[in-house]
Amino acid sequence: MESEITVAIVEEASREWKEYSKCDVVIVGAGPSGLTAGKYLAERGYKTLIFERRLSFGGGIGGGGMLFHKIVVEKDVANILQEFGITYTERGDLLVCDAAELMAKLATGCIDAGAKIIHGITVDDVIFREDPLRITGVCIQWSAVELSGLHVDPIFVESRAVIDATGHDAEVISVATRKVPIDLIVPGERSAYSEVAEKELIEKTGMIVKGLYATGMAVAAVHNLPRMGPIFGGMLVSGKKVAEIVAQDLSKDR
Ligand code: 48H
Repeated sequence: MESEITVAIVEEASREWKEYSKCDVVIVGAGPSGLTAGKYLAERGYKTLIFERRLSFGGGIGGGGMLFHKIVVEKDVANILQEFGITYTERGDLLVCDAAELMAKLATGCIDAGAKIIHGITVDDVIFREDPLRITGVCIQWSAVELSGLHVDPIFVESRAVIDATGHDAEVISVATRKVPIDLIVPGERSAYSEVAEKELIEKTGMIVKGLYATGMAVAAVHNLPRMGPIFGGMLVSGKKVAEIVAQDLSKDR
């Protein structure tokens, strides 16, 4: 019996690792922007894989606003909440969601649309090609190995698009700007200025270099935009927008 448990786990996981060693889209980070992007890409039929460093979903959602278990979004984001089946209460121009429900339903919506999420994996580098310069995938490592400090080489996943949804540190774009000849530095975000921050972040969501895209707070880090605090509408709209941009670019290359 015990050996059957082991074989079932190893064979099923290996089958999927083989299947997903080449995808249409790799999304790095299962926070609000990454999960939203995942749903809208997967439901368009793109083979979408999300790597999440932690063993949980939702990124910064779980912490709510200073651990109060509520998240606010703007009224005009109601359509995205409804598409995920997330409930909310109205307070003037704001909608208030339960943090646990938001995390759970963003993840469920993403998985039900057909995206694959794998936890406990850290993306620590990208794959690139020149002439023309493009990003063609990621280098991945078990987060447990990363934490241990052991010298273990990563393995690769190739993809037609990589989306950096890693939040405040824009980890994937940061490593790419250090190690790939991209003419860009990542200055980081600025202090809080909520109404400007969300608008600019949505505007600047998109491609960094061919094959590499930014969504969510990674956009603020790359473009030196102000932060907005625990209002998450911009993350959802940015996730949906990056999915539309990536889908459009991939459909041209088909
Ligand atoms: C694998 C990784 C890696 C890696 C990180 O931080 P997130 O919630 O990111 P967003 O941009 O979707 O949402 C930001 C929001 O949560 C927030 O912080 C806001 C609105 N702040 C405003 C303010 O003023 O403070 O999620 C990112 C996810 C996390 O789950 C990380 O564990 C994961 O990405 N991650 N996964 N490989 N290299 N880096």
